[in-house]
Amino acid sequence: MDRLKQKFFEKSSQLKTEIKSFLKENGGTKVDEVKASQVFGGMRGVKSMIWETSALDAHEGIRFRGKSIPELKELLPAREGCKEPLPEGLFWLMLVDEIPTQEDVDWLSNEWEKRADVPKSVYAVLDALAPDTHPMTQFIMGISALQVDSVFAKRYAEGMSKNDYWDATYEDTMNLIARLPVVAAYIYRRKYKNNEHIAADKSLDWAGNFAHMLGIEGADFKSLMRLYLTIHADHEGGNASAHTVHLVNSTLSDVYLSFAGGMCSLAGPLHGLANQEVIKWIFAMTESLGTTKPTKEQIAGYVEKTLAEGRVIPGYGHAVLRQPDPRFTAQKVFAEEYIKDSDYVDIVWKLFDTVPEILGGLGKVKNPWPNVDAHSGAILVHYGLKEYEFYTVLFGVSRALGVLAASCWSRAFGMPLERPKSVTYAFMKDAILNA
Ligand code: HAX
Repeated sequence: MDRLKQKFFEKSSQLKTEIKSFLKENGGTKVDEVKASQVFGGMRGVKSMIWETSALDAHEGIRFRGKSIPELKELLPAREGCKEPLPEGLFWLMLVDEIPTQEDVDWLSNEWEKRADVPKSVYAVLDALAPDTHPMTQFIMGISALQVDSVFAKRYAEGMSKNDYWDATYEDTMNLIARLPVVAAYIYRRKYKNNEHIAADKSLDWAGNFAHMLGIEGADFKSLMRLYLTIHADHEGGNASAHTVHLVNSTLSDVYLSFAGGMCSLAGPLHGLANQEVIKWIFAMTESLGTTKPTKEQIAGYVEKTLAEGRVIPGYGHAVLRQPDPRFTAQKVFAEEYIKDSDYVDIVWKLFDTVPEILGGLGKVKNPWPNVDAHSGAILVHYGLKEYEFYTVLFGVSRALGVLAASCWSRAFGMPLERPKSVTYAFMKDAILNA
């Protein structure tokens, strides 16, 4: 058993036993009450799922195993010469609740590099798609095609014991995370770079090598990718993509199929696709205003125009957060340090000064502040990654770290098939009016 798997086995077995006796004592205790508005309102805030890897506070933002993003930057190992944390370290932390050593993350980089071989059939599937297929659709199909190698599916068909589900899920998780950057870079280079591909640099870490395979060289872009793939990794379990992975995985679909399902959720404009929508909207604004250096007044006018057209301001608002997203702030801090003159980064900062007041003035938007997607596009454009339809794929590669670590925990805990209760409007009326 490898060192991370051994650690995960020990920790999860111990917690599984503890939870069993906790539930025996406390299983009947109420933890929440649900209002009718929540049943109709997208189940906002209903406590109904166990998710160990991270937790979201409306005001503080995300904490991964209790650690904020600034704390992660201090605590997680980094590559020599780079200030940003390695995503390998965050995966380790999320999976086993321990800050890894440099040796641990080096081992993990090496382990993922060894597992990164993508079957030829996957490339054949991608090559068969029309070149103008959206990159997220290609990504979802690539992930589904990778499923041919699922250890879980193979061992389940052979009659695997329930006690071994966690083991097969761990193997699939490690293989899938290792292969995602290869598939994502292939999609990018096929669609945008003349189908000319770049071989992996085995001396690099997971994120650094991904940057290299995309074909964007330079130490700063590698640093950005390490930060980007860390901060997008998890946002507790209730967000649409994580929840989809959790739901699909609860049927004992392997993590390839579960993750493909999650990526279908991430591809929606109210969720992960918002990162492409933000920069697309900024490009439309600069074109419409005839300048890449708009004043705050011009920006405010364009925001009002967008709202008047019955559209949302992409990158603003959140179902849970009620403050600026710390993932937005982390990217702002990065841009302040690494990027000196970018009109698009300036626009993002001017929007931050302008949009919250306008959205707040509408009187209905619960969170007028920027979310993670408000910043990323302008930074990617600065480094030459201008093909914005690809942005949600980057988000997806990162999101695998959290949702797959969480899937390992679900299988280790023996979580059952997820099956909440739906009701009709007639039932609600009857239950409430005749109570
Ligand atoms: N622009 C304009 N109107 C907005 C808005 C925005 N950015 N955010 C919310 N509103 C509106 C809603 O559309 C809703 O209007 P109606 O009552 O007319 O339907 C009203 O304000 C109340 O919405 P809310 O309760 O504040 O927000 P929700 O929890 O329903 O929705 C969303 C949260 C993120 C979907 C929403 O804020 C939004 O559409 N934002 C823009 C898209 C976006 O940036 N999505 C990415 C979110 C982060 C993420 O998942 N990243 O992957």
